[in-house]
Amino acid sequence: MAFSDLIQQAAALCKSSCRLAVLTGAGVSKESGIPTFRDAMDGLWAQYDPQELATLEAFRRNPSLVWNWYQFRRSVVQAAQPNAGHIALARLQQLCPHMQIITQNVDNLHERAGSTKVIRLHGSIALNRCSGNCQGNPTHLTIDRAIPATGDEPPACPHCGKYIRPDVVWFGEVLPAKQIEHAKQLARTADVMLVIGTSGVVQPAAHMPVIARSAGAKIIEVNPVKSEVTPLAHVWLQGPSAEILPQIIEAIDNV
Ligand code: BV8
Repeated sequence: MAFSDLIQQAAALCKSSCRLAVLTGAGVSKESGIPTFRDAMDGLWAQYDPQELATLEAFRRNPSLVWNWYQFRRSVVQAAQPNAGHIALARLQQLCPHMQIITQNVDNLHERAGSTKVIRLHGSIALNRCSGNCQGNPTHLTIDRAIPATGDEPPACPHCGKYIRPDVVWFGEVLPAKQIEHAKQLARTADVMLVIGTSGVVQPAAHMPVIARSAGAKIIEVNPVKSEVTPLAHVWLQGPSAEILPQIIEAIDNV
């Protein structure tokens, strides 16, 4: 089938959907200049495996290293802009008001592109919390309220003195119950799931397309290469999301 026919097929599925769910991964932010999770980080961080650094064990073993990795990534996210793919998804939500985005990403580019009701499975790199959640889970803190960091150590919580940490879900940590239950509910009831820019490796997020497919949803995947999701896809649109998603929007406007 010609690629343009696949775009038309995806557009028709999205337009006719009454319960459209979207699952995004790090690939949707690639064209905003944010390395995907499994891309080698460049420069200083290229020597580290993100999967090793994004753990409580790494933070306990070397809090300064992990804290500074997040400070570097925050600077990359702050300098980044939503790309045409994020903007197309915000437009899609205007065309399909019932649509909800489930994201594995910790950047805030969906919201900055205008998407609403984003379900954040892995937290937000923009937020910090007390590592002991001393005032309740989570105890969110702004850096300037914290006790200044000594050297390049993480700042200390002004309430209890424990380290402050990024408000993200590390490997080996459970996902926030409200968000994962909401995501599962969307996957169970979706009639179409659009899966964008994920290798489909990280659980339990990667299980969402499996739930949706087994509940009868049509699966559309956008990814330049095959992933763990591709075998589940009824429509696989091979290419970068910043190019493909605007084409789907254009086709919906012409359906
Ligand atoms: C948990 C925040 C209970 C931190 C992240 C089975 C069940 C449950 C758990 C497990 C299980 N098996 C293994 C586990 C443990 C683990 C896991 O999944 N490990 C994997 C590696 C096997 N899961 C957990 O620990 C989770 N916790 O389940 O708790 C528990 C507890 C203990 C023991 C057992 C169970 C917590 C997982 C959350 C980890 N935190 N982020 C931070 O970011 O610093 S996940 C991290 O990976 C990012 O959020 C990222 O988004 C996410 C997923 O990766 P992807 O988004 O898919 O990114 P990736 O780089 O892999 O792929 C990018 C894709 O984009 C590629 O396919 C590429 O081709 C494509 N692409 C590239 N360019 C483009 C593009 N696509 C479109 N356009 C482009 N231009």
